[in-house]
Amino acid sequence: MRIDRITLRQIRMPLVHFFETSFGRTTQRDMVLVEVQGEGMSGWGEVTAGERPFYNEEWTESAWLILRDFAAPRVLGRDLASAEDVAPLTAHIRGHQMARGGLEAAIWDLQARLHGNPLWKEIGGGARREIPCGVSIGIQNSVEQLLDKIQTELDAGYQRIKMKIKPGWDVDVVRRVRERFPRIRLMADANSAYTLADSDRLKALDEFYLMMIEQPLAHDEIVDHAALQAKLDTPICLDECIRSAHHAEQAIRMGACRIINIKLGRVGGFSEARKVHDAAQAAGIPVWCGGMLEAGIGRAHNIALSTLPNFVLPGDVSASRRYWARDVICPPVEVTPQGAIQIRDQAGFGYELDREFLQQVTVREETLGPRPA
Ligand code: OSB
Ligand code: MG
Repeated sequence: MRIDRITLRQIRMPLVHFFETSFGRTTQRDMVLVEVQGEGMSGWGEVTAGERPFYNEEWTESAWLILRDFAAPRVLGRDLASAEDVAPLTAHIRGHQMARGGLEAAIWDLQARLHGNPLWKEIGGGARREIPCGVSIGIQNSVEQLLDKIQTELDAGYQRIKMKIKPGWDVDVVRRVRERFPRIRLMADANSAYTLADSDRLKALDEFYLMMIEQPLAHDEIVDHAALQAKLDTPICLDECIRSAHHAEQAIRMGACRIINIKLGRVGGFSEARKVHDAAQAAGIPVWCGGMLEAGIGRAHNIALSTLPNFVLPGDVSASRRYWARDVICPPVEVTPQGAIQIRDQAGFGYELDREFLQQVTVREETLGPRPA
């Protein structure tokens, strides 16, 4: 598979509703798309970095530069035996998994199209025909607004609710949610807003029998999570901490988590995501697919990933309409009244690109070819 050209595109789209986490509020997304051309076909990837380096160290601009100056030149003009070759070719770049992962995912998509396979098949998935869906609900302006939003998502069929927490929006708010919805599958995500000094506060959440608490402590702190997990009845799920299969193995060995959120971008693409998945599966740790407010391409890639066998818990992959008035794919991602997304069988990521709309939302574009010899 010879890689002839790579086009980077930055698209800008307003979110239907703001999304707020412990590290800030997002109202508009700026995403980098990667189109890889080779053997007369195109494959597509989406970089999942945010607009600011607050979830991890990456952001839109850093992803653009890493791709343009360091990652793309490693594969341009090269004849790859497999998409598996991409991760090792960019492994010398420290960090920046999301930028590298956007390129890697595009090459998996290209390979799937060249083989005439749906992406889920190409990556070794297909354990299920539909994936169970949950939603991630941000911090709201009031508890009433949060309760209303939860009701809306339950009415739409979603199978579990994740609510964002931070100091000052935690125990009392979770209590109100539990009073109103005593039986729903509920979890909380802190996005690294606490330290071990807050153990008592986090322990107080045990009484609400949450499915899990996601990433309570620092983004790079596995050791303290192990200490916290020993004190909590509630399972800890790690998100930010797990950037590789090696991290997953270390976290599992230390007892730092009982569940893992796998994000395609955060771990650098499909090859590493599969390794994280396998390491967790071997240890009896369930996984689910996290989201990064993706547009259609990233969303479709998450759906393919979620068909691997150990993705047994509902993930954060939900309908396009929760984020976008119009998505860049046709049809948009839709969720059944039972709260599931059905798997599609066309080659590649499974949806058509809405090229006219893609053009409308593009704010920057650059095509890279092989370096002259
Ligand atoms: O921690 O899972 C997270 C969004 C942006 C950054 C981090 C996170 C999230 C979400 C949203 O929870 C998931 C989604 O709906 O895409
Ligand atoms: Mg999270």
